[in-house]
Amino acid sequence: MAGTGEERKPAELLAAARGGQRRAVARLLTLVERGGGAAEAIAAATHPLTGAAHIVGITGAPGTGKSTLTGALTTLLAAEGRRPAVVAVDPSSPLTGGAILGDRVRMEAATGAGVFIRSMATRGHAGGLALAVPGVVRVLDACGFDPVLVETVGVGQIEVDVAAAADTAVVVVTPGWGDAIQANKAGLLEVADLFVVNKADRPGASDARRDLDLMLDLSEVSGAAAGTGADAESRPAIIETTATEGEGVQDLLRAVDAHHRALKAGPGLQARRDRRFVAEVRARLEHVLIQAADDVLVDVDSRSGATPVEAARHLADRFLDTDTPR
Ligand SMILES: Nc1nc2c(ncn2[C@@H]2O[C@H](COP(=O)(O)OP(=O)(O)O)[C@@H](O)[C@H]2O)c(=O)[nH]1
Ligand SMILES: [Mg+2]
Repeated sequence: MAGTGEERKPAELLAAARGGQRRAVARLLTLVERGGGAAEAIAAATHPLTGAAHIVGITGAPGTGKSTLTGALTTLLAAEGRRPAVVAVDPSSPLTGGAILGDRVRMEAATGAGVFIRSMATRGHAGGLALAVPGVVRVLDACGFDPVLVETVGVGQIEVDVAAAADTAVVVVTPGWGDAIQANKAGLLEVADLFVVNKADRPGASDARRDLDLMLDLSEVSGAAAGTGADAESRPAIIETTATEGEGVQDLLRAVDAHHRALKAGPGLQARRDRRFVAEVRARLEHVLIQAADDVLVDVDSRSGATPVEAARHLADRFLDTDTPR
């Protein structure tokens, strides 16, 4: 049926979404998540319209309070007249959706305040999370949302990568349970621009802060030695919050904004965006190559006498620089 939301072309949808129609935004995001031709058309149309939004990653172990914190932060942002959006990357299966419902409850106030919230399951995207999240963020950026908060569970490499792709990466830990040490092991220490010790209403918040401080001292030495401090603007601040009470959330917002300002004042913001672009191209390239590999694998014959390495080389020659003799 012409004229219904379902039938509208990407360009029309984008115009409606940019005009403030939230259903059009949601529809665009669904198309982007699905991948394929429509997703490519949307990517092409939104790409030139991006770059205004501050992209903030919120990551940490499950249960540290990321969703509660994100809800409190965006409620505050909305109250300041800003237009925040949330991408909650959810570890639950798309079939159960249990955690998505839980997040809806935790972000109820934010939803009421007009914050745009999108939950994404970790599975079921064409090309995986590494491709789906940047496309979704791009749409939100192009639709005028700012900042865009991306909540991910910082346990797997992809989730850490998604968080690291933000302009400002916030790592959330809680008192006790050696959370800070876990975060370090998961590789979150290197990507953090800001630390939050949430659940500061519980005992041990200052111990967690001390753990983080100690690990930062150690990593600063090794980081400098490895030459990785290229755009390390400054030592990450550590903010204590009680997300359920909204305590410290204002401080966190100030720290997030301050980090953004510092990035913008130097080469940091562009450097991060360049890095994000390369990471996305890499993920896209991997996707294309894996598909190409699957296509040619049908020709593999285990009885041909070739070793697996030889067979792989032979097949690779079909789609990689075939003029070069090996
Ligand atoms: N005591 C306390 N509980 C909190 C705080 N922040 C979140 N929680 C609770 O911790 C649980 C997990 O929170 P959630 O936001 O879903 O964590 P996520 O898995 O990191 O997104 C929920 O029951 C929250 O109500 C806090 O500051 N103090
Ligand atoms: Mg959550």
